[in-house]
Amino acid sequence: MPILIRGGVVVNHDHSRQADVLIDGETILAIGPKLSAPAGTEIIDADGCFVLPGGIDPHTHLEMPFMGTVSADDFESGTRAALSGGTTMVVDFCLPAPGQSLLAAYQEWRHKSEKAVADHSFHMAITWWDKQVFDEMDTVVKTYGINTFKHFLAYKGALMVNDDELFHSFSRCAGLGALPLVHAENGDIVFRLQQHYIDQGITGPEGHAYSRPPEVEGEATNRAIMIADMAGSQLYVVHTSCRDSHEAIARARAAGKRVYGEPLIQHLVLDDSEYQNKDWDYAARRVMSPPFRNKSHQDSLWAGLASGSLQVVATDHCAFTAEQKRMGLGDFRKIPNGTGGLEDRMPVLWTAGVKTGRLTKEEFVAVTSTNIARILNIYPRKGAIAVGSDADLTIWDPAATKTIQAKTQLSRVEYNVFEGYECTGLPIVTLSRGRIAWKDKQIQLQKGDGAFIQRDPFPAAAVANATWKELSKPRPVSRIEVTP
Ligand code: DUC
Ligand code: ZN
Ligand code: ZN
Ligand code: ZN
Repeated sequence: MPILIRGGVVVNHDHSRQADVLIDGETILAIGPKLSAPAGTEIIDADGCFVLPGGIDPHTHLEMPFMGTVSADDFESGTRAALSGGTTMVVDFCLPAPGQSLLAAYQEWRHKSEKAVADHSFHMAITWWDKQVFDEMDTVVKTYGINTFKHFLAYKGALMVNDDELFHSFSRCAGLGALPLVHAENGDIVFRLQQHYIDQGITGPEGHAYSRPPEVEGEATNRAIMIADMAGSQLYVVHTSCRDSHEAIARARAAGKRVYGEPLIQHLVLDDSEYQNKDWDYAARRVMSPPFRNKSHQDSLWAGLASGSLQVVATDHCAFTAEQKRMGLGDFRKIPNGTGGLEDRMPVLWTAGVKTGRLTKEEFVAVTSTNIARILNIYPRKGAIAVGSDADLTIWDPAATKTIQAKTQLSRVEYNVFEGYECTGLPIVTLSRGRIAWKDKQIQLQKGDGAFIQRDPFPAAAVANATWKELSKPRPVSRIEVTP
């Protein structure tokens, strides 16, 4: 049955206008004033509301084995939470254990994601390096439709890769038309600082924040940018949490490098006072990497979103129960790192960003959906309200209010880092590929209704090498081809 969304203001990243939206099957058929609908069309009234492209969260960790446990939200509970907050697609991480085949890890993650209620895609993590990884990356891109590879510069002894591995992998990404992602914290220094604070008798959650200062993030961001540039690759820096990292990204962009930065909703509104003079459980539930920062960093992140030097807002949703967090009692190094946010990202960003005047509603659409779709190469299938695009959209009531409470959330954990936050602006009805996914405060889709979305490689023209552009004599080849 076709659906007509009538009477709303359609908001895209570049303009807004009063228009109806007619949906047939999975896609948008027409957009315009006073559309007429065939007999039998379901009419949804959007009077007084905005009609926004469904949110895309480019950074989640559902059912992820990590730090001796597994994150508590799986692809079912996580994508239900996402849909309730206006997010119609998540991009999660397929995480091969060091030494594990990328192809085997992909099969494992696809099995987990069969439960997804919403559309989803993966980034593939590079946690080790040799010829097998080099070869398998080709299949990951060309057969599996995964065009992004994640690299951890932290988690020494577990997921961390060194500069040699980074250079090889970035170079391989450039050759395949893929985009490398980086978790930018200097893992060697974090390891030393952790030991230092433990030796000083600081064993509680505040030690986690002390051992990961903004400098470790600024250093690693600068390093990854320079290595990507030498490898002729673009770069996406996940969870940009501080001024130090943002400035490195802005500087790189001003020099013509294709570098992207992703603040998290948590870092935009919560700060490191959450770790000070709080009981152990309260503070441990807020332990994530990078940690919450001094409030003075938030203005820089907001300015980046407004000016475009930072492009997207994510959650890094990686939820652990109170019991799981207690694995770190007596040693902050053992507190599983991660917080939730999937269902709160859009309402909190609207409240803290649009309602305050920091972002326009069009910028809100850009950073929650359109820019992400473009950077991940799924635009305009996703990220736009346009004829022919997937009918992923949310009817957004700017006057609706709610107070965030763990007891009403869909995430499986029993607390929420935004507890008590008063949101104004909420998704009332959300559609996923033309099907009603959220209405009357209920999820209307089932386990397994989400599709795995393949993403094509980037055109070769997107691969940059600013370093070589500066040479007076062009090199004989345009890019280093590093082999294992
Ligand atoms: N940071 C977290 O807090 N959790 C998951 C992984 C990460 O990098
Ligand atoms: Zn299966
Ligand atoms: Zn990370
Ligand atoms: Zn992450």
